[in-house]
Amino acid sequence: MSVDGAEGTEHAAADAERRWAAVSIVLILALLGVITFTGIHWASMPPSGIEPVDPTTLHVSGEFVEQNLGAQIRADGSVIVRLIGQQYSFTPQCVVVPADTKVTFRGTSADVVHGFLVTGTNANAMLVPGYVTTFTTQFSHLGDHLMPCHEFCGTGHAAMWAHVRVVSRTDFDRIMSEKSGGHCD
Ligand SMILES: [Cu+2]
Repeated sequence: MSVDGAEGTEHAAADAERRWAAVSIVLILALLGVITFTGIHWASMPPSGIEPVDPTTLHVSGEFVEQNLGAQIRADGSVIVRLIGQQYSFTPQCVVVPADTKVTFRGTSADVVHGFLVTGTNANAMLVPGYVTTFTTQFSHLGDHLMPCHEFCGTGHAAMWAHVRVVSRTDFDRIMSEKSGGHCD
């Protein structure tokens, strides 16, 4: 191989390295762009989408008046549970839901940010004043599940919890026919 040939090969290798370096830099910049965009996008929204509600009139009018709280059966047989968090309790304090049925939670806060989770399940959400939090889940284990507040909300936070009682669908339908709301007692 001539000296020129060796130089040519080296040159080609250097060019190829530069091209690949450029490709990886473009990839890194693209990924940083995606991270920045999603970060700003999610930071500018409440965690559960935008469904505003006036926290000052919750008890007076609209979806979260007292007689609407707790469980209700929808036309398709699924269940909706409405609840409110306030310093330092949930309303209702205990709610009955059926096992192996789609249960949609709709909740909001009357004062500061609260959160709740249903222990032993994947139900976990924040309650932000001014917004409705909603998610759908399904419970499979019968029994009482503790539902604590998991966002520090003030001096009484540690004592803020409720219960979710999972019963069979048959028991649930009977409880609902006896008393609306599916409250535990
Ligand atoms: Cu709390």
